Amino acid sequence: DYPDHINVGVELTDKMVEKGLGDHTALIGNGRRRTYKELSDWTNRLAHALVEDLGVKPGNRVLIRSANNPAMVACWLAATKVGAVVVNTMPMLRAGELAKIVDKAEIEFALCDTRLMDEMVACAKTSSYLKKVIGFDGTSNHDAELDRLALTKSVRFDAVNTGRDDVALLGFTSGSTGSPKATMHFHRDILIIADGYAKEVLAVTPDDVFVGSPPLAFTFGLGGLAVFPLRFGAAATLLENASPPNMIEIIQTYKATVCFTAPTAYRVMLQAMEEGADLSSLRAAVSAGETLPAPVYDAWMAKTGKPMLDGIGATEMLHIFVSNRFDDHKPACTGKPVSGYEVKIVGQDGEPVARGDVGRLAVRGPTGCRYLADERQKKYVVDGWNITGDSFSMSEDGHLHFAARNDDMIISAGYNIAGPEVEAALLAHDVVLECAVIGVPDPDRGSIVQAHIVLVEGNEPTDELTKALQDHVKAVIAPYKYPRSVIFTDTLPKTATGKVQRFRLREEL
Ligand code: 3SK
Repeated sequence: DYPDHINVGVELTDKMVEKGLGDHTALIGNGRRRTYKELSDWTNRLAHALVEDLGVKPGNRVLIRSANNPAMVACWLAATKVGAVVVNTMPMLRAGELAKIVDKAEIEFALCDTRLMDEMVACAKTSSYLKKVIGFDGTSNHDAELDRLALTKSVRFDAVNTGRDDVALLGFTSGSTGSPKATMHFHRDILIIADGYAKEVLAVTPDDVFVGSPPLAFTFGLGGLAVFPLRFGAAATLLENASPPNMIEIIQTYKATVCFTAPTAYRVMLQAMEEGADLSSLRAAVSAGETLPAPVYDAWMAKTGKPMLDGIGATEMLHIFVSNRFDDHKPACTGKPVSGYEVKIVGQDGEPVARGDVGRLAVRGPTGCRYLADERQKKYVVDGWNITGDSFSMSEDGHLHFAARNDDMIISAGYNIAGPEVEAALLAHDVVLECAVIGVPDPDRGSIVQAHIVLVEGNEPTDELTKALQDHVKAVIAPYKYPRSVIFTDTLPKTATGKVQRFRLREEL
């Protein structure tokens, strides 16, 4: 129940000051803390500069290019206050990738960390849409054109009175084909993910301190590292390089309480705890973006006595819509729908399958997918149901269990083999640091399971080790699922958000 007019930029800054949280820390980054009052003033000054100096009008699309830092959050909130539709982008994108986004979203303005200007300028040269590219200082020393323009402006700004169903954000998702899709999200959607998932599942309070690795350009990161803390008066720590050691340092320094990251980083944290790191301040460890292997969940539970909260979200749905709870969690289980969302498991014919059977996960809820000008909308949303790219089963008591990304299902000699299940089995072996399993063509069996494995330092790839790992999988899960082919590698291909790109391994074949 939201009023007809809301502006998320105002809700997450000025309204928090009105609620008496002005002196409370909002953002920590680049060695500085900023209070809610400072954030409100900063974003209002920037908003003046956007309107008065750049000429940004409500509805204009504004791209932001930056690593995770307080200045990126301030630019996002300021652009939202002026009624712009924001596209947050990742710092590692090249000019060609930026150009695809600019053209798809018809972006007119770009706010760019000065350290990342080269590719942005190269992109601007190829675009007929981009009118103005302006630099901001991502190190928060206010030493760039946008900062200088903002510095002299008033700290009071009459934000645009946006409708709750006005588009505030375009979330880009690359899909496996490389042709980017943009999902439109309203001002109210951004509040819904906080008032739904973050309140119901995480019970965020002003005492919380957030840390994590997903980029703010990915809606997982924007929610977990900006919207959720700011909606409840908590503090967000922002790391330009969110490597596990850097996150560990931040957790220890600021006594972080809520962490958003992927299973691989949690494995490193577990190792660090063995070596003496104190992560006891963490009350919530959220794992999403990749399925959570049961061994990681088990080890975390054993070490901390607290559950790791696995959840599934999608850029199309804006954030997590199914999750475990502090009082309802299990290994190899993604939990139950967040309030406001309904799920069903459907077969090829679109009809629900029997409880326990694997099918495609369909979800319905208030933040559901609206692609921007994209034919794929009618395939993704059928009768109001968002048909995700994941296969799940639902137990009798309504818990969801991940089986595979649909394109990760391997059919070998008539058996359906979920690649992630084989990965989880391999990860339970001490020598395996990371792995990705794909199906490769085979004249006899149609496909066979092939595992790409990164070994824990100090282990050498040998034929004996291959055999030992194959025997280990046969001992842990049904023997027909064992990887008949094993390839040892130093790294796995990943997206900028850390997801393993199995399709690239398939392409390399
Ligand atoms: O699971 C994901 O990939 C995801 C995507 C967007 C937002 C949140 C999540 C967890």
